[in-house]
Amino acid sequence: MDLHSLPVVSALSDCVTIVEKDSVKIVRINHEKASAGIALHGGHVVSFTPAGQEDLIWMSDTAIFDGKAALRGGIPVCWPWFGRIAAPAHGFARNSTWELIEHRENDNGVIVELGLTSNEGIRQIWPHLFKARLIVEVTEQLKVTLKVENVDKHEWTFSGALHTYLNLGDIRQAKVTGIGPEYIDSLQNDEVIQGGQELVLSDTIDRVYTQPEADILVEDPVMNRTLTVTNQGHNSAVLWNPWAEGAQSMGDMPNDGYETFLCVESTLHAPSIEQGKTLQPGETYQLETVISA
Ligand code: TA6
Repeated sequence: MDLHSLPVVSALSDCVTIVEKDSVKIVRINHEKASAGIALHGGHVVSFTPAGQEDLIWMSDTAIFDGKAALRGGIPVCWPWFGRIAAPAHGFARNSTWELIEHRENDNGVIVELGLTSNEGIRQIWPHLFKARLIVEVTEQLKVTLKVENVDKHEWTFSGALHTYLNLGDIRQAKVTGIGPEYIDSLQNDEVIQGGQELVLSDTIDRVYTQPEADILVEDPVMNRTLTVTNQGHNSAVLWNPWAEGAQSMGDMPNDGYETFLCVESTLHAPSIEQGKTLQPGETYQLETVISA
């Protein structure tokens, strides 16, 4: 996503500026190692472009920046649940306004930290007290860490994902490896399927890979690069692409939008919120993804 033409709201340092796209404020980073954008709406990374590269992150040209809808593309922060196991889909974090807590920079890059805590609207959806931090490290690679803390008096459970849309030259020519031997197929009644450690796509996909390797690689011969996704704190990697019919059914994705992205998600998957990860009062948990070319 091109952030350079957006109007500036305020300059915070040589490298960090707040810009605005419609109703959404975006922290724009311009560093000699990389440029990037992080929307305060959703704590949503919308761009990461290492020097001399094309953007590693795909954003929909028709994403809605009204400050209400979740942004289509980027890295949606799905929390405190993943999927449609409760409403809203993928949790409330991606629809909430995050606060800019701090930014730091040195020769290697810039670190931006955003925060989210409960409020009246969130309490109606999820009646637990929490402190969430999103730490975005923009260097030659992108590291996104979602850190959640239980600041309530009782335990609670959660799931979630960092739902990255990788920017590709042509989905049909991309080759994915490192996904592991087993997946739950969301398009086949959650059937558990073995096999296929290498993937070339020719149709829609929505799978939870349960034993991914440390690095998932996406070879992109069109852009002449290989993207590496390295996750921590996850229990699976979700791969998703809606293909032509899916893209047509979405109001915030161009009909041909599916051709140039693949979601590779750092996921803490659970069939229900209750079966998710339990955090005791005072405990914290981190979900992380590192993306590089
Ligand atoms: O991560 C895959 C998935 O859960 C799919 O089932 C698909 O619906 C996608 O996320 C997008 O969800 P969204 O709510 O952003 O339309």
